[in-house]
Amino acid sequence: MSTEHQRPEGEILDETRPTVRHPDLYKVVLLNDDYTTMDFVVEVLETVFLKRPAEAHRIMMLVHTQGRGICGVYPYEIAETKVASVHALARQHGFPLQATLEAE
Ligand code: TYC
Repeated sequence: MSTEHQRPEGEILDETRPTVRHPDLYKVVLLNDDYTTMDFVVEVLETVFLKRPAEAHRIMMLVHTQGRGICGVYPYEIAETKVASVHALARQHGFPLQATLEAE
């Protein structure tokens, strides 16, 4: 951003102020299914999304009862990495657990 000010002497001051650029944010949404165990979902919320046990349990129950729930909001690359981690961990353990990204 740049604003020019004309001074009485005719001198031009070009004031520049750095514009703060905020990265676009994405919600990571966890989806319910009938096969992934509750304990595994809580573990994923603790390890991938760094939730404390009570909060992990609350989010897991929300997804279980409502069908979906937000695990966190992150810049694109971090959100993508977390979705990939959920899928990799779930497949390693033979669970169909799914997570998706949604623009904020
Ligand atoms: N519905 C699963 C069960 O009853 C538990 C579950 C919760 C699965 C949240 C996925 O994202 C999920 N075992």
